[in-house]
Amino acid sequence: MNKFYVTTPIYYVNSRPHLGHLYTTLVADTVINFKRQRRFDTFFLTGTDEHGQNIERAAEKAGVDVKQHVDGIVAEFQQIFSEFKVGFDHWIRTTDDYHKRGVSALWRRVKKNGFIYKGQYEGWYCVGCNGFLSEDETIAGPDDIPICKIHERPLERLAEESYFFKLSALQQTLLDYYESHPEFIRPESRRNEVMSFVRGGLNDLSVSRVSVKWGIPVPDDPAHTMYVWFDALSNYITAIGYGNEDRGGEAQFNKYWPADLQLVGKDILRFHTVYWPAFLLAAGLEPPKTVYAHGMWLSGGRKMSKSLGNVIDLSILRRHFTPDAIRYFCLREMVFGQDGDFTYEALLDRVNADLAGGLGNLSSRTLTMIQRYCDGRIPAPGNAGDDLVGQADDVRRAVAQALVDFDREFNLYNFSRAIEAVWTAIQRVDKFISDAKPWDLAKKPDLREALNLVLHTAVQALRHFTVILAPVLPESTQAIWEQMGESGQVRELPPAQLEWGEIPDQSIAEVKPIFPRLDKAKVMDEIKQEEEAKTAELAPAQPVADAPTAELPARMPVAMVEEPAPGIAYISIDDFAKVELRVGEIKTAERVPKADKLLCFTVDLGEPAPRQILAGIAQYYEPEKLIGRKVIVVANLAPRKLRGLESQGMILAASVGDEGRPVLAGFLEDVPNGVKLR
Ligand code: ME8
Repeated sequence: MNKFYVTTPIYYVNSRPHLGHLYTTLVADTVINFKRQRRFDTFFLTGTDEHGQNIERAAEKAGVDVKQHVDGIVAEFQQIFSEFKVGFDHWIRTTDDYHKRGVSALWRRVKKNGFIYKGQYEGWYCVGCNGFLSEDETIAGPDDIPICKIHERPLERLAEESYFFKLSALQQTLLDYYESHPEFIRPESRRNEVMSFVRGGLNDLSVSRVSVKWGIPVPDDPAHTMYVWFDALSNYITAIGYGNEDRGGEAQFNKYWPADLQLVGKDILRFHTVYWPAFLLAAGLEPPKTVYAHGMWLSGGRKMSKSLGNVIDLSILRRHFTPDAIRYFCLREMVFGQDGDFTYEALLDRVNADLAGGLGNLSSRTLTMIQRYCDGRIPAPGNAGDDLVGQADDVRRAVAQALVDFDREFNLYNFSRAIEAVWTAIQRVDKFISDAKPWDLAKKPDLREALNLVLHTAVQALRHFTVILAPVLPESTQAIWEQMGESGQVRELPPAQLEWGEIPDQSIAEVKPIFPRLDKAKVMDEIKQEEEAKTAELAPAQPVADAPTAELPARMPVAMVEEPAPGIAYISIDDFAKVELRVGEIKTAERVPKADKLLCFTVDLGEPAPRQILAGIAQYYEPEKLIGRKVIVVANLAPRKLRGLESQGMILAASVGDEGRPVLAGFLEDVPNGVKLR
């Protein structure tokens, strides 16, 4: 029997699960459903990454013991995944004893093979990333302290004794490996990105910390704890018995390793496609067959992430949508590998158009007509005229083609296209029914054969769709399956065993709606209210004001406020629209002679010529480090002269602390020059 081993990243327990985590896990679960249905011996691993300074600090902040803190979050992850019907085989926790033994065994082996040595490390460390960052992962910050691009916080300078992994020695080995294993990094764009990064040269990697206590001690040198990524990445092998007997030892390891598919977000691509294969090759082990780096769900145009506070709340999502609807949306809406913007509107549209209007409608109209016109028994195909027989045959072929297309695209991890192929066939069947008008045929006894052929064809198609879509819509396809009068689990029936024409004369069960249509306006209203209540709950307590403002609801849109609240000088939306804010890119930056505070920039606003703009930030920023930086510019401010130089706009910055330290406003994503902010 072929085996298939799938993993997700193990999630940090420094905050609560969100849609991003659920996404990777639902994709993994759907792939497992697909493979299991095709009789693979499957193994699905997920879990939690529980060590590191970040987690230690989060527990400190919450005022609880670290283990107690992580136990609570792990339980929450598990609860969420079980509500969304995720069927993992094993949940690994990096605090599990067997994992610690397994990682220590890997460390010893890599060291014995000459890839680990002791040295001194100094660098810029981001607590959010749990790692030292290279220059291209940071942006210039005040006082020459770089800022992490992802977490937007200043880095810490760390210097300490450290063990190093000889990554530099593996540069060519890795490049050869990528060359000879084109399937190792998917999609292709990521493969190119990683290859050019590795071609640029690799530095040795610091793989231990003396400053971090919450971690796995280095074998024979317990003053050091292992670098969290060495610890975390190893989970994929310790969970299947590497270096420990608890998880099945060598036999289990040899059975499932190398993993067939390691799903990760593109945020952790480098760890999985450079460090991870390097650790494995250094230990004499095979890298996984494929690491697939998917895109990010964005929210409001930015990566959804706990540190940016723009995550989609899973409890709100769960309250309004079924697990199947969310799984379907995740796989259908996001082109796998690319980023996608999450909106509730798009989710509602998919539920109503594709599920209620597409599959749901086909199922209910077909089964209701069988109930009504055939006493609830599935008719044998009637001996109708050539024309109708020809059309029914076309439908059968379209369904067979959908089956082939679905499998091909799914095996390439093109989930959206795979699903689209089925929906094209659903539309084909719908059209066949609408054209044949069985409701008219039912009125004439001499057209009984034609009616039987139409309903027989429709129910055969529905049966095929139910089997094909079982991995993607596990609960709803089972419900349709049972309404068709079938028994057993549809997800266990391999599509290759489907035969067209099975089940005539079978009685169907009671017909109930599978995907009720949602009232978009009403649901959107409820979601908005819930989100506002949540924000108000999380907002820090307001200081008591002199004048009564308490009647104002939390986050009332400014435009709705008719009477200005005391103390706030409200402006109307029209006033705001008068300010033209645009994205600019700093092209040149120089100090202004005899002006301590001023810098003079040329800024590209996407106009034919760049503008000259002056800003009083010279005491906080090195001009040369700002070149290439994207900034926000007030583009319609009347020009004015400063020290004899004309300033043709204003660059926006936050004013921090009593001294008003400027911190330039900017973007995490790349934005074209000249784009308007609103
Ligand atoms: O990085 N869109 O854990 P993590 C899509 N512990 N997927 C997203 C997402 C988004 N906006 N946000 C998160 C870690 N994810 C490490 C991994 S593995 C040995 C160690 C998903 O909790 C995506 O899979 O930050 C991403 O790679 C992962 O969650 C990061 O989870």
